[in-house]
Amino acid sequence: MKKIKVLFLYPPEQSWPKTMVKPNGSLAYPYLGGALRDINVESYVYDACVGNDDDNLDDFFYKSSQLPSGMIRTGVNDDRILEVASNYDAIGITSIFSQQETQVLHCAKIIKKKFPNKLLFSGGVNAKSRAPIFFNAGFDIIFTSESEISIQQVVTIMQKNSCDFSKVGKIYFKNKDGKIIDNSHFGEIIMNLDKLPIPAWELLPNKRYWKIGRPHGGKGKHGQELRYASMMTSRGCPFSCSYCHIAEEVAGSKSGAIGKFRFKSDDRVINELTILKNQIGVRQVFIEDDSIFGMKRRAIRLLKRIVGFGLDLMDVNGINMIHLVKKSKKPGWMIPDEEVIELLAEVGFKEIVLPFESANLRIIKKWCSNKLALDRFDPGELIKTIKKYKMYVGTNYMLGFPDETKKELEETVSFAKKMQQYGLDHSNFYLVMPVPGTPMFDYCIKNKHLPVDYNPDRFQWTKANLKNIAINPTELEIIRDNAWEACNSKEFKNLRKSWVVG
Ligand code: B12
Ligand code: SF4
Repeated sequence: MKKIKVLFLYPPEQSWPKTMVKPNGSLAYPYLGGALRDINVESYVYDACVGNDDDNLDDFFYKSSQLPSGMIRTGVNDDRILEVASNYDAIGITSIFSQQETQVLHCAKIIKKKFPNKLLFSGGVNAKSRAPIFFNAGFDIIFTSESEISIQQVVTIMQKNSCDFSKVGKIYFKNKDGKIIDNSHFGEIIMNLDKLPIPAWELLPNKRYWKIGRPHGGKGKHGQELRYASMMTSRGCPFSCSYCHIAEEVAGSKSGAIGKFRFKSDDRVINELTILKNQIGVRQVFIEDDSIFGMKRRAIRLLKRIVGFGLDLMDVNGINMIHLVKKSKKPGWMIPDEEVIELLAEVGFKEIVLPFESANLRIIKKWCSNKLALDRFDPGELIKTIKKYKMYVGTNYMLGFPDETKKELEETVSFAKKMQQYGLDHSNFYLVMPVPGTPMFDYCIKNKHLPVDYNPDRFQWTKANLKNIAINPTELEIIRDNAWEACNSKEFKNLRKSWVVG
């Protein structure tokens, strides 16, 4: 049996000048590394944005360089990436962020040029939606779904010195004649999440991430000691918003039904938290579930077991507001569910982000899977109730939906300003940015709001990308910037500005 060593590479990050840079560090590699560990295959994670113990952060992280596109590149140089890659038989590069695609493709090109015989593979929502571009850049395999099983199968075939991947499901691959074979229609997906490998968090450059101190959501004050990690207690979501990949991850699609809400048992979650606390030395845990309250009773039961665990839990990925309210005596009217909010505080949650998205009912109905809208509850009451339990409250808004009128958009901005009076800690405004693999993206291509050859570099929440909409792009960007300036404290703005590149 041939010994196979796998490298998982996060490419350098690219950002527009005056925007923030945060290392990737998402959970694909801990899971995939865990899957390989379980079949005794060695893997290593190299984050080219932050490097490893042989790299001096001052040489590159705080000294970024400019790319031909005008964007800023943060990370080690190409020679260093090639030096690290030279030690491995296969190199995987995740592509979950469309706006980072150019760096993924760049790394693939330089690695394939220097080492044509190394196997290059990618996965993630962006890679699976843009496979032809990835193959052109030199990739040999694109994984089209959750890949804990298929990566084990691919590596097992490599151990037999073969490159015949025709029996591996949920992949596209280039066969020995250079033909792309589509195996996305078969393959096993793990529905019982307790069967997932325990994530190999130890593969991540955790100490570097903690030193840099730029976690998800941006919470954290200057000088605060951060020892954080991410985890997921569930995958999938019961909703299906038009701007989310989950809406297309259904049975029969190239990923299969991974959009379906699935969850780990309470014991499994406790086990993972124990590992994070005792083995990785973590103090703050970011729960990155798409929908932790996807099944409210289960979430409450789980949280009750976590009380007193001694970890700060942060859900910054957004708790759907419907789960923070309950029915009242008035038909159709919801009031804050104080029992749940109190429990969140008791468990150690320090932060809740409320994804209002829009103050306009038509927009919520048409684009946001008719989530909880303002005709059914009092948002001020909800914020006040959360603040009562001393939690940090942020809000998220989306501006510039494809058919949004200026009046509708202004409704959202004035609503956001009004909410400030309830003591919000921050408000984020995202310009609508349809990404490949979502119904909104398909709509925008069909209705010519996006050109077919759109540039993913532009996919940035402060950049207006859509054409033929009611508000012109420059004006839209100004409205967003002004709203962000008006709705955030000096302290929050200064912290975010200190993470800016360029
Ligand atoms: C956590 C997170 C972040 C964190 C990541 C850091 C951290 N601490 O983890 C941070 C804060 C950096 C972040 C930022 C952003 N995020 Co985010 N994020 C996520 C989130 C919630 C979880 C990612 C994760 O860990 N998933 C768990 C792993 C296990 O799943 P996975 O990555 O899909 O991996 C599996 C498969 O896809 C496949 N796979 C994936 N990669 C690879 C690679 C190889 C080699 C192989 C074989 C297989 C494989 O196998 C894996 C295991 O099963 C996802 C949503 C989601 N559910 O994934 C959004 C998501 C990735 N983010 C998204 C967005 C839009 C953003 C932002 C633009 C938000 C914003 N407005 O600022 C920025 C962009 C950042 C950038 N660098 O450009 C979108 C991306 C859509 C797109 N096409 O671009 C997502 C999909 C959310 C959504 N519903 O739309 N994010
Ligand atoms: S609620 Fe969030 S995770 Fe669920 S479909 Fe909508 S955007 Fe995606």
